[in-house]
Amino acid sequence: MPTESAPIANTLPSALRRWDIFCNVIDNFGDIGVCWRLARQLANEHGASVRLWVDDLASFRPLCPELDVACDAQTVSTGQAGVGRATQVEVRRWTTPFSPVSPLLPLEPSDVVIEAFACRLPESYERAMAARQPAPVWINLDYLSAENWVAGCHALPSPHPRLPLTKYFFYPGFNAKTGGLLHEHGLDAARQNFKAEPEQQAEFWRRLGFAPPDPGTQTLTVFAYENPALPRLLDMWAGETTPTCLLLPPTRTQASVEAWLGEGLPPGRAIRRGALEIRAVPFVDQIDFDRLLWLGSANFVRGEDSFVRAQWAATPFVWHIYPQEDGAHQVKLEAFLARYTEGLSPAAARAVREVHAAWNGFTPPDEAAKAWHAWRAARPELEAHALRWQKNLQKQEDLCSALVRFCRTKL
Ligand code: TRH
Repeated sequence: MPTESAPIANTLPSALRRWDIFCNVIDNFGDIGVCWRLARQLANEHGASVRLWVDDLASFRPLCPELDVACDAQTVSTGQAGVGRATQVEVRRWTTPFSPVSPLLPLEPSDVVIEAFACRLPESYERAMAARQPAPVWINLDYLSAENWVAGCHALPSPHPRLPLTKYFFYPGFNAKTGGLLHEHGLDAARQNFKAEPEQQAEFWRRLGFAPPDPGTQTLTVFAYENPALPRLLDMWAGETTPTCLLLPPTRTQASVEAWLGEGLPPGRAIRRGALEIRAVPFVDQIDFDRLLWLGSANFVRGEDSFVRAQWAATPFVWHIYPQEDGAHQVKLEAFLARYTEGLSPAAARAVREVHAAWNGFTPPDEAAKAWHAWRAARPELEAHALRWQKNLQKQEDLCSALVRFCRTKL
């Protein structure tokens, strides 16, 4: 079982050195967020040579500011997260029709091919995979879910209907029967270090463009989708005696916050209403995004990757799950909360459920303030629980290492 202090293997067999990751950006930042994080960890901690194919470089750029969106093939630096060595990843534009370099120059598929979130590889690329000797290890990296069926589907093979290829389903998850969660080695040491050193925090506040808030202020971060409950909570925080500093990245909640304020809130600006100060922070890279969460005494997160990062931050969080038209997200949220609330007192478990129901629109927005009061009353217990939950999750093998180990069994 890997631990924080375990040495980094960095020794992929030569038959697994080269990786292709295909990412189709459906919306927002989650698809590319997960692919970029995986690419970085494969390169930094396992010494993999990674080629990341992305169909929407503009959506990728906020996460990787050095990216040139006009460039079809480029190398970008991975940055150092945890204890891995910063290195480089090759980024390729994924065009339709697929034209990797030139139609005259066939593309050699890599040793391992990751199709992220069932994004369907180009047919010509699949044919090239089938022609390669040996065929690449082909993985579909799926979305994260805490539902029970995940353990039964993880690692299942799916033969190609026509070509001599097998694709394997790789499911992230919350127990050892799944592929685990993305987690860099040394991440928790970096977090503890940051929490213990006010100078590091002050330096980060400076980079965000603000001074640290006054002592006694509760710092919250809000990264969410459009959310009718948010104005109700803003009213509540503004009317309290405890000061709140709310850090707001530029995202889909912007318009409703500006409507609530009655004025614009560009990045770098702070506006106070009563006990609430809202600070518009810039969009930061993924390494700084962790730091942002480490500043929060509670974090509102969304989607998949920020949801996982909030769990590594070991502080209480509220998850805005990605809404799906068929309502499947309600089942997914339930499945997660069933796991997460295990071991909590009935009152704290109820508070977690009610705050999530209000934040995700399963109860009327007017319920939000009441739910938050109950949640806040349970806060000491929720803080201890968040730390316990994080420690337990850390006992699990991280997704990247599990993926490498799985691929070795396919050689
Ligand atoms: O952006 P998301 O909502 O992404 C998604 C997509 O909608 C996707 O289609 C859906 O399937 C998936 O959710 C479930 O939320 P997520 O997953 O949290 O991704 C956000 C990424 O952006 C994450 O990697 C963190 C990163 N980020 C930064 O690096 N810096 C920032 O300042 C912010 C606000 C986010």
